[in-house]
Amino acid sequence: MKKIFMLLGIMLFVGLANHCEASTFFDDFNDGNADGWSAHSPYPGRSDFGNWRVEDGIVKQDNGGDHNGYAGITVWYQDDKNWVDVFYPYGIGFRVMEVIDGNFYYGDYPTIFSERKWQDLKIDANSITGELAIYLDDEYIATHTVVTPNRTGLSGISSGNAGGSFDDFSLTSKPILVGPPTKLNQCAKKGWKTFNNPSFKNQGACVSYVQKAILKKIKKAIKNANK
Ligand SMILES: [Ca+2]
Ligand SMILES: [Ca+2]
Repeated sequence: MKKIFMLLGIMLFVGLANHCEASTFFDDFNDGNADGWSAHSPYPGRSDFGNWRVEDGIVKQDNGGDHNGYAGITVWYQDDKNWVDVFYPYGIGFRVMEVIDGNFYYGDYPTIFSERKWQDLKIDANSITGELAIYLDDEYIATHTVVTPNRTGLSGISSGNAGGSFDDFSLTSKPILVGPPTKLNQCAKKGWKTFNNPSFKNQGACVSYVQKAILKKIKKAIKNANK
């Protein structure tokens, strides 16, 4: 297999304001350029970057290879030795590819692919659990759990071999839950302000929340000990 595969990655935090709030980055490329995007060659040691360009409001890549082309969504890209990507169509349908320190790991999920036409790809990624839920034209396909501990990085689109066309890229960050606090010192030194699950109106409210939680734990332990 000739490994030609390119990424057009975009910084995950572009357009994303506060990590505690939901926010979305969107590009329809209708202004005719790919400003803000960057190209990356993910295969260790390769330095070719494909033939990426914006034409008629669409991003295209058509560098040839030795077998059928595939498109993909790059979930997290840190460098050419550490990334996670979801390819389609690839093998029996979808292939989730993980590269960890230059070593390749993957999982395959069957899908029927019949013709080249515009389709919607969606990945719902959870960086805490490592779960990637895959959707094709709004239909749920499968959930793959990654093994890599590297669950941050650039997100974007990718194409290999016969190439692909892309449009309407959207990256949405859901609110990240912080809390609840479990220790009293987490409320101190303005620590109470960092929580949003739940949020507190002052340090006293945070302290009282933790005290109640600790008390509940102690009562439960005593109850269990008396059984
Ligand atoms: Ca643009
Ligand atoms: Ca467009």
